[in-house]
Amino acid sequence: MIHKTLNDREPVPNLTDYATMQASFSWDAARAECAGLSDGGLNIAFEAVDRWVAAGRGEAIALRWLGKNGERRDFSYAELARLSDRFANGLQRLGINPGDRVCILAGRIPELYITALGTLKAGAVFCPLFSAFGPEPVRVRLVKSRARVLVTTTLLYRRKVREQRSDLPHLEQVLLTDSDSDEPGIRSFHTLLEAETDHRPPPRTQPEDWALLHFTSGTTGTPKGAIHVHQAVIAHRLTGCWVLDLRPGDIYWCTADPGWVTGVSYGIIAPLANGATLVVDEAEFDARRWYAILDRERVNVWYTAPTAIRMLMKVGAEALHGHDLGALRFMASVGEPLNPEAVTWGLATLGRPFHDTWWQTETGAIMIANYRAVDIWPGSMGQPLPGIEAAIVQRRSGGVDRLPPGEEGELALRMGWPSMFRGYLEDEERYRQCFAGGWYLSGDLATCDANGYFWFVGRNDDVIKTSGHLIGPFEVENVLMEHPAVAEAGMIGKPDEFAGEIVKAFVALKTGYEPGDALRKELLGFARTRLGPAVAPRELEFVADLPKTRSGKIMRRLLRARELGLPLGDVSTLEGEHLKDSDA
Ligand code: 6R9
Repeated sequence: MIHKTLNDREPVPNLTDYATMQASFSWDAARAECAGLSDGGLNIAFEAVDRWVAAGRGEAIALRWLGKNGERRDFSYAELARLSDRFANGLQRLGINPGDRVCILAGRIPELYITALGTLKAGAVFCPLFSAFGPEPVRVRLVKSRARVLVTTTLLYRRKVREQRSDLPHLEQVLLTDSDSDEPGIRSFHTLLEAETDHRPPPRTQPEDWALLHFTSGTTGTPKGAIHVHQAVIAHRLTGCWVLDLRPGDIYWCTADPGWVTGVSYGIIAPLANGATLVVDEAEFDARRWYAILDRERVNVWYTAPTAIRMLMKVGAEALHGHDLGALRFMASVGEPLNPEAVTWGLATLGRPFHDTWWQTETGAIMIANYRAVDIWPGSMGQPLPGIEAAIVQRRSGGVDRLPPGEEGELALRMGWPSMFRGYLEDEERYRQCFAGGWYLSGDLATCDANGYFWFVGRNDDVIKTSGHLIGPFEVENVLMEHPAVAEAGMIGKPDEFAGEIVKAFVALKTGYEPGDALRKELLGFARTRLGPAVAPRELEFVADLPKTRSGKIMRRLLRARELGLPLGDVSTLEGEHLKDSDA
């Protein structure tokens, strides 16, 4: 156990007494910490930027952007407020209505942050698409979201959208961040902004109005669009304060990309709603660059992911040499299991432990965490946020049974926190299946010990977490099946020392095709071109055929057990022929 001493409480943590706060918590009190709008309304962007301008902190730096080629640009809260007002005005001029979806496909560029905040001010729904997605995941999400506007760069537009534009009848406007000219259906982002004024009345959104759409993956079917509402900001602000220990003026760095939920909830909203300065690095992971940023920018609070921490561990302490991380007060991690060695490595090498936190796209904000003032059991995800009731349960018809400490079951949360997703877009049935007896069922398997600490065990479905990114096997299999040589394909997450898991494909070929290195390369390349590097399989193995249930579903669990040399478990539903294969 890592015991927190009085030294660790300097300066005094925002959450000093976990037990008392948990006992006395009310969401109404948390809501009262938000500025709110005059008519009982609530708006994420207003809480993130305008409230600070109104409070006289307009000149404080909201966003410090570090370009990949060494550029550096600061945006004050007042400047972000003005630019997002202009973008909101621009959307209105384009005829975008409240509830309409605005997608962004871009790397970590300043325009992304202006788009997010401006969209929210206009009452439209902000939907980020990861820039390392290939054309197919982009198309699927643009279709499903029915986006009317897409903000992107010329390069990403040409590579991933242009050829499919005819499949996207809802997409009226593409706004390019790096072009000055307008043509039919394509406009310049900056020309649009320049044509608008800074003036705009305060937003008019209500707490339950849709604000964010985050696509996430399940075992089957197309990606699910999880919907979040404006009052999610109550949980973003609260967790930013209590879990990340943010306070006005802090320098804060979240390394997650806004193409995923962490990069929006904690890479944009929570830090701004707490008045911090957000450091944004456009470049990809690089150990020396990262240490230099932590040092030079005097980062106080750092939120990152296990894959990155493991890569820093691999690079070794030399990369740290000559850097002073003395400004760092708090370090936290999310997205995949944080191994105990990573927690203690932080303490030994960087002088502070990493604090694991657990949450999901669906929960919108951190639900279980290790806190600055609370002792850590390395390997544990920590304890529920005050205001959140978490339990380990087993589903039964019509409800759930709570399991006693130490028993493995599904991690569940009592419904009713403000950042809980309000639906999967056009998928009422899948949404309903997430709930039973007043609980939200996470799909994660975990245990809870006698001290109330939660421990992650695994997923109870087939989704793959690679470098912290959630990948649905079905989306990958579908694309591989489009190749003329492929009869069947099944994906698994294969354990990997750094990425947690990598996507591995098993492929059965059509008659007339022979397995071999050339075909393997071709198939991996085919998948990479369509899906993009973030989603495509890294390994591919040819098999005679895939194990399937009698109803024809691929048993990925069995593929994974075979890959790992584990016992095959219950194979009673397995189709007869394939059992022989797996025994062979
Ligand atoms: C925020 C985010 C959610 C899934 C979740 C779980 C895994 C997240 C974790 C963790 C072990 C942690 N996960 N945090 N597993 N320890 N601290 O990552 O959202 O992309 O929706 O993924 O990630 O399996 O169910 P999302």
